[in-house]
Amino acid sequence: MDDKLFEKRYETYREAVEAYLNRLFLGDYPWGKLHESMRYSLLSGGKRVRPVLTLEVARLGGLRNWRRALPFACALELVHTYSLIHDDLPCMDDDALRRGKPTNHAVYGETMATLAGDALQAEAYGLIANALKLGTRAKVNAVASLSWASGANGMVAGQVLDLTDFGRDRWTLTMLCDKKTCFMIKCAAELGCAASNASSEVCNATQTYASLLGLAFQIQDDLLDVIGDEETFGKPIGSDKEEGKTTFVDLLGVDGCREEVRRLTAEAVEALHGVEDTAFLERLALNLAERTK
Ligand code: GRG
Repeated sequence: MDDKLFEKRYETYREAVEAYLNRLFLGDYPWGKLHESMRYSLLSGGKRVRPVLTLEVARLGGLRNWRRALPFACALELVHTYSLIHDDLPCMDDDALRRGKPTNHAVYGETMATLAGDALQAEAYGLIANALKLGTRAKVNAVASLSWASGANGMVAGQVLDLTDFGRDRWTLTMLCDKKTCFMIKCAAELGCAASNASSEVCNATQTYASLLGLAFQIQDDLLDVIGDEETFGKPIGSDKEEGKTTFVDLLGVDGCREEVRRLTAEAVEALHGVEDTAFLERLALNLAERTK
């Protein structure tokens, strides 16, 4: 797939996600700035990789009108946004910048930021339950997948490993990244499969692809924290070191990380073998391996 075609499809998905998210939490309620703070982080220029993946997998899985999967795709983005708001809090990573802008608590205060994250997480399940064009089985599968990926043995467990002293050999670091990053990216593929009632071939291939993509994505993130450009990356460079975190760069070195990202990306693409029409996913993996933000 050439650059133009890839970018056009990515933009079509991204714009549909932005439009859907932009319609949320607009009511005029007397709870202070809760809705405003939720929208602040939700609409602050994320790459939307996870919802784009859900929509493309839904299309591949046979959902001819992929827009029907938007509530699932956006539910995942709500949970992702909650995790970023909480991750930036003073009791966690204590970051002042996210996507080049002041973090949620820097603008709205810690209490409101915590509550905005809580509300986004709860509302995500509401989006799934109320998805008009999808059936009960798809919704139950989506709820199970999202709660598993983000819950006590998933993303939150990854965050516990990240913020407490569990040691950082390669095994522990891989488990940490698996839970903190890969589970949510794999969940993106699972939600696309749930929305489209995809065949087992499509489910297996896209979910293996997404897990490998997730690990490559995290290693690239670790690399960017060392060799990235602050303005493009949207947060300070060197924050992992400052926080005393051992990352893949410490274990593998810069060149070793680059090689590992290449290897995992090639494996992710290989996992799609046997499924038709995967050019967009192949291109997505290659582009993410070279991302600078
Ligand atoms: C607070 C329970 C809890 C979990 C936080 C997501 C997370 C766990 C921490 C954020 C820090 C981090 C490096 C996470 C790894 C996953 C990752 C690279 C997230 C950033 O995702 P992008 O690059 O973000 O897709 P955008 O800004 O594009 O949405």
